[in-house]
Amino acid sequence: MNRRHFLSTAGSALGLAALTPRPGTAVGSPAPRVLEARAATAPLMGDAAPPAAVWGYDGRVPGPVIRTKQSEKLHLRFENRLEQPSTVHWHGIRIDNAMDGVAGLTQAAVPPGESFDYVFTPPDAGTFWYHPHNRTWEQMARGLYGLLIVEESEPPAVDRDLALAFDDWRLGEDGQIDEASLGHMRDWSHAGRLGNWLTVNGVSQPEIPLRQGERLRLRLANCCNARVLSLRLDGHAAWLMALDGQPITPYQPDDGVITLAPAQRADLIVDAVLAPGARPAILEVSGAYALEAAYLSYRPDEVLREAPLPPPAALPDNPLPSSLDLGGALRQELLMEGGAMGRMAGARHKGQQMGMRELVDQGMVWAFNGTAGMTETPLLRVERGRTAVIEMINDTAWPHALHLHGHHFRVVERNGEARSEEPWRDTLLLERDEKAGIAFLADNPGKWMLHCHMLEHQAAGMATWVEVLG
Ligand SMILES: [Cu+2]
Repeated sequence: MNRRHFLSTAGSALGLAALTPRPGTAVGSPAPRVLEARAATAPLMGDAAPPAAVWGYDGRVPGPVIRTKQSEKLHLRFENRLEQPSTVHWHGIRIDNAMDGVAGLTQAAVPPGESFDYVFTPPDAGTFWYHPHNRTWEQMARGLYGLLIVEESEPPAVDRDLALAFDDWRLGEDGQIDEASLGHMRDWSHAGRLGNWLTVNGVSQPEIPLRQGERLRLRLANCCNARVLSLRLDGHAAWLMALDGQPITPYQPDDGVITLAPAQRADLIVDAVLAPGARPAILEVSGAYALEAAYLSYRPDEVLREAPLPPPAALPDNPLPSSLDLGGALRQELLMEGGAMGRMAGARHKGQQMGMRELVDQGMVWAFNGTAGMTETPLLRVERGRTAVIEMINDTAWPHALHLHGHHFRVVERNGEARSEEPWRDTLLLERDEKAGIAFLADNPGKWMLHCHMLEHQAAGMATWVEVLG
């Protein structure tokens, strides 16, 4: 299959019902909500091919949208009906460490046929997501991910709130997931596993119906293994409201492009200002030419309101620290090396110094501070309540998407220049040869992973951890 196929213009219908919360996904009752990972099929190519064999939460791709409320306890019972051990990680939630779902660091992986109860109270409202943290590169490529929406106690006034999970699949001509290429070192040492088939909520080029005058909240999530997405909504000036779940001062990006690295999210507010019958696209514009990822289909004969609405007010703040003590911060460098066209000659792995050939034999091609893969000791240990600054240096020929668990951080330096007022994030896109200092208040005790969210890079060495001492 070639790139043209990825850019196919075959449309599919997606009913409104599929985009709105389904009955039964609400949580809050004392009985746990069961989330079952299992094999299933999904019509990823629509009518063009038989349904693809996938792994999905509750047998769906994406998994069910889990909606809950800020500061309300959530109780989810993960049941593993896969052939592999798995866990669930609640990405971006500043969670109790024991609930973070990282196999080998915060819990043992859940064996097939067994279950694990995740109980936590999300401190922040916003758009989050969940996925496995064991063989993530394979389990996510097969379809295990879903969105976790934490509603504000007073949500902004919108007519509809739609969650859109973007994913690129690598499919063969038969419409099935290309399994033979799972684990290929060529992907692992280059950009990661890039797909050839883009879906939004598991559907290729869905039609999202809307009425003129509607105000929509769109929650965009990049659920790709490795692809950086650049999204633009044709014909509309969208308000960017939040990044990685955390509110920002709303603004309309000049070029309208929202770039999302793997795992990043953006909340938008969009006013449907076009005429009835219009059919603008949500475009993916990172490639040589734009791809229609989805369509907004204006109903031909329905108008909700005529007059334009005033600009939206900012979302309510989450309880993040009001200041970061950069002067008194613990500082730690993180040198990122390796990959194709890199300069790395070798690295430590499993306690031994290895040359590149030996590393490749171990499935390792990337390193942090000269070590490939997880270590017994953390990158840094920081006392609770102290600010930490990690100075990241991307000395590779590739972009990376660095994700810190359990905390949100701000970029405070970029390429040698001090920055202020950068948004809170949980995942940072760092381009080749770029440097960035990230600062966070170490207020959440435990063992927290810091890794590249291009999942093949993570699996091939770009993984470490930070310990916040209780
Ligand atoms: Cu990476």
